[in-house]
Amino acid sequence: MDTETSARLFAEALEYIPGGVNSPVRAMKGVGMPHPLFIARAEGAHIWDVDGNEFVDFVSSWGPMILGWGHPEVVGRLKEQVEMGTSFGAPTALEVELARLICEAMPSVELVRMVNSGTEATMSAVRVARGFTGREKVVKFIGCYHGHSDGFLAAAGSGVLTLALPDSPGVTKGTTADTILVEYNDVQGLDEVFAAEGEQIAAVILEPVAGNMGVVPPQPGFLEACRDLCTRHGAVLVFDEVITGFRVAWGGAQERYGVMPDLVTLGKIIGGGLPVGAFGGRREIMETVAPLGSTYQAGTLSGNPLAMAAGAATLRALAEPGTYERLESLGARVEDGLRAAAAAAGRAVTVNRVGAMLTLFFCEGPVRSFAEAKAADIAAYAAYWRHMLERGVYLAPSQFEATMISLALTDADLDTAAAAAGDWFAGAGG
Ligand code: KE4
Repeated sequence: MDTETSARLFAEALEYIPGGVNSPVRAMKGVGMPHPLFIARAEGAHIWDVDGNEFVDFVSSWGPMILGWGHPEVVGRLKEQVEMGTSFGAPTALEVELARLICEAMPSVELVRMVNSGTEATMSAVRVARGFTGREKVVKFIGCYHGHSDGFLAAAGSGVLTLALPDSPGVTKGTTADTILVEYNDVQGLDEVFAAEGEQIAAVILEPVAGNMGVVPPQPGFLEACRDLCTRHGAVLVFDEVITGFRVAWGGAQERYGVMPDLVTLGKIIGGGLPVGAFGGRREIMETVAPLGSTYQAGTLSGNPLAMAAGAATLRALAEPGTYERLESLGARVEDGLRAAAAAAGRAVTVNRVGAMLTLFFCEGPVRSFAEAKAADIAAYAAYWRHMLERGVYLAPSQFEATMISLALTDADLDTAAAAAGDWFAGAGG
């Protein structure tokens, strides 16, 4: 595959950008690439790199592009808004429209504040929880990633996990001293933390379906235990639904599993491919946010018209009848194809899937936690990834990320991916 232009662009990027990329996982180091692919354009579920190589995409820009690229409603609303103005630093009807859509869709959300990234959303939600409770400790789960604000960079998942940096330089001891780590799905561990420090815990934050150690679903009773312990000890339960929001159900994981958080953070899909984040939840908690309350939070481009237009158009398209049945069907077909290919070759793998997000782990499994995810054969995943790329299939360049299914995938796309995976497992790589 000719990737000469990507190589040249990467050499130039290294002159101006740390590591030549604006987010570490894009460097594709986790899959042994000499340089990342530079993408030129996308349409439907296909992307083209700058050398003209075409791929069926299963990354969806890490989640936002659940409709695929070029959806007429999204593009139309963006074009219309660009002509009217891209940013005013003042309220617009668009942010009311998106806020209403979110509040109507998400059972736990009574008030919602827009921000510009998932990191901002989780950072703000934790500040609000600390302000509301007057407490300082925050419980997070090992392997979950909530963006890169200091308090979370303690055995985080996603980029930090992929770079095998369990902690980040620059994060102070004081900051992580208020972060308590528990293994994902470890109800007993969480119970013990509450027994020891319950009255100091401001919040428990988690991905209700983990996507940043690869996909790890909640074990039966885990979300309920988080809810019950937070209720009993007066802590705020925060569902980080930056990935799962509008992906695993119209109302997110809280609807799919029937467990209501006190606060929820959103991002990705609600911006339809534009920079976005949001945090929201119970009215009495959200009313503490400035200017109504005294917990400060702000942002120049919060609620910016372009992200609001793209986000509202995306949610309106997702609200169409049959959307989540189709996402479930697409996800199941991908999962079944992978299981069949591995089984035919007698290769022990684990496929974890919730709706339209899944991960193929190169280990026997089960994979219910970060410790178990780490047992995956990263070198095998990297070789599989490169094989799939050669066959025109673009997967997340890390074993510890999620395959993000989009509605734009066609039967032909799924057949292409299944054939390529089947050849991998049947051949030397499998
Ligand atoms: P951003 O700040 O990247 O918009 O969102 C941070 C974030 C928060 N919460 C969850 C559950 C997330 O998955 C993320 C970001 N996800 C990663 C991929 N798993 C973004 C990709 C990247 O870092 O380049």
